[in-house]
Amino acid sequence: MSSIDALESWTSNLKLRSWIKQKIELCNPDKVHLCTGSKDEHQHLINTLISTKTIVALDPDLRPGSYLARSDPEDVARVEASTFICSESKDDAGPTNNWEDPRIMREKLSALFKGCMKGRTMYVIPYCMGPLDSKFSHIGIEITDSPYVVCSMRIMARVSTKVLDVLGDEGDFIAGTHSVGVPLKDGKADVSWPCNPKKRHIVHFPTTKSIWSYGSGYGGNALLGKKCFALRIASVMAKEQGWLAEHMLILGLTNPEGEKKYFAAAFPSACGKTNLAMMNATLDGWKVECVGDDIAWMHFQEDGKLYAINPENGFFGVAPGTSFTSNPNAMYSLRKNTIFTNVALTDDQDIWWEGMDGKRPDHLVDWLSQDWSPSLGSKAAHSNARFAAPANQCPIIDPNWENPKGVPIEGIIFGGRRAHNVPLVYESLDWQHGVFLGASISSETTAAAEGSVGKLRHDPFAMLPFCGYHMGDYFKHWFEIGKKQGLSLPKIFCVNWFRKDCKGDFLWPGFGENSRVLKWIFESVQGQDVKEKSPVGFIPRLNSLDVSGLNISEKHLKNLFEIDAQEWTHELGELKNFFTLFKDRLPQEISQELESLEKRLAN
Ligand code: TSX
Ligand code: MN
Repeated sequence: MSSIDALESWTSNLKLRSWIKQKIELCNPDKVHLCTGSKDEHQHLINTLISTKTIVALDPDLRPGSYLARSDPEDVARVEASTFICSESKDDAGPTNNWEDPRIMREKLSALFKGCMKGRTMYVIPYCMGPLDSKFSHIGIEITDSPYVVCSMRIMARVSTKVLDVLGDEGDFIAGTHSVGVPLKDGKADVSWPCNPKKRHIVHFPTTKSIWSYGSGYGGNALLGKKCFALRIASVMAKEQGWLAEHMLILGLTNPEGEKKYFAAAFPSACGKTNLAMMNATLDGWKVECVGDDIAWMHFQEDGKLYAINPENGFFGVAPGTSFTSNPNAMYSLRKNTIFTNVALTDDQDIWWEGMDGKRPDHLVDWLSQDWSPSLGSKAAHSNARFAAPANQCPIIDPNWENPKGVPIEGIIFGGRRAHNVPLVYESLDWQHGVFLGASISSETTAAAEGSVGKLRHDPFAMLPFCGYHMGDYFKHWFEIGKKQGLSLPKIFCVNWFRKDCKGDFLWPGFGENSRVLKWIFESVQGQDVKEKSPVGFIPRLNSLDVSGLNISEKHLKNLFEIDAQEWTHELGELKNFFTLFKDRLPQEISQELESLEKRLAN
């Protein structure tokens, strides 16, 4: 069968057929593989990846169906400097995104992609973000020349020919074109992780809702369904269509009486968002269940309530620091069918990383494929090493995680890593104040790679690298929602697990004990009399935060909730300065909230 015949039996969608033909013309691959998402196909791709030494199989008894990939050391993370939002006008991308004129960028991309798949196979991946039967889901097609991307996408998104059935003759899709950017000259051998770091481009066209990615095979640069589609492009769609595409986990919380509420939460990186999403509560009778650990698509429905779906199908988590101590449910999730990238390999063909439980092995093969022993003093796993694991392998995956209607969100939680000033938990005075709190999220840096450690970095709504349009307009979109009639708006909270005492020790035990904070949030949402007003928002009333069984002194507790007006006035100045970045597109509600906070602090 010629490849054109194959294309016609693969999809009846004329737009899709013609788009694929255009890309074949442009990229000039040796072969075209129209993906089905089947098990056989997966095994075939795995065999290909083993033969090119891109991956190695892990011990099938210890880690069934699981593999370790090692990337090029130049291709280990998302590259924000190479990420572009190509809106028609530069102003619409805003001060926090890179912008290029879409016409100029299209010319650049045409030159880059011309013949870029020579000597390679072009894979065409049909995938769905969200459950196939949900009206809130959206279809994407990713073209890629990386079989590693195909195998990873099959974990992270719903890849299946069923997607093509849903797409039908007339359906629309988000087009993503990806290449590692290394055409193979005749007979030239491939490398194990082809990439082209000097020419990396991760480009979003919000007008046509299309994505082009060149030069990287890693994570969010290459698995286009996740950050590129489900956040950057979807945030534009959400703004246009009146919904929310957010960088939020979704969890269900059940109290001892069996009453259940769902929450969504946004945290900057290195705050333990995945740990919270699948936390084991320490409080008797309380239970957390996980709907998603990274992205929430949320819509108000006919009953006026906000419902969330998780558009993803898996977890793409940072491996170092993940352990049975910090996150047992993540460890169980990655027992099988998992692709690890840039972690270390043990002598018995299992994986290891810094921060894992138990004894550190005496010998490993590190992420650079070098023999490693503790005496080297280097890290055996890259600090951004990842696991891609199917979400349905999580022991506490929520029974409603694939409910096409979504789950009703009763509270939104913002967080950050703050050693000083910011209380353990507080609640916004109203929606507008809550949106201000989301816009004010900041976190202290933890890794030397981010510049100096402990520096405050603003990350509004944890969306700074993921908003596909001007962040000032994004804040406005959130404020507008609060002005609509007939909606039951979720309550908004802020948490900070990372406050320290004067000696530099963490004041709060964190992890499973965060269930105490979630309990307080739950009770506040229920309407219980648990809060009192402070200048920064509502904080727990005396004895309303359950600290039973915790060895925590009254003074300690006081420190966790102390609000120093002088320090907060300094915060306010810092915030005001940050918001000047958005110039005339800063909603006046932000200025109002800054003024109100100033007044409350002065009283
Ligand atoms: O994930 C974390 N969470 C959320 C858990 C549901 N971490 C790890 C952050 C790095 C990604 C935390 N670290 C948390 C937390 O709540 N809190 C802390 C700070 C902390 C670290 C160690 C201890 C306590 C607090 N150890 C002992 O108390 C023994
Ligand atoms: Mn994320």
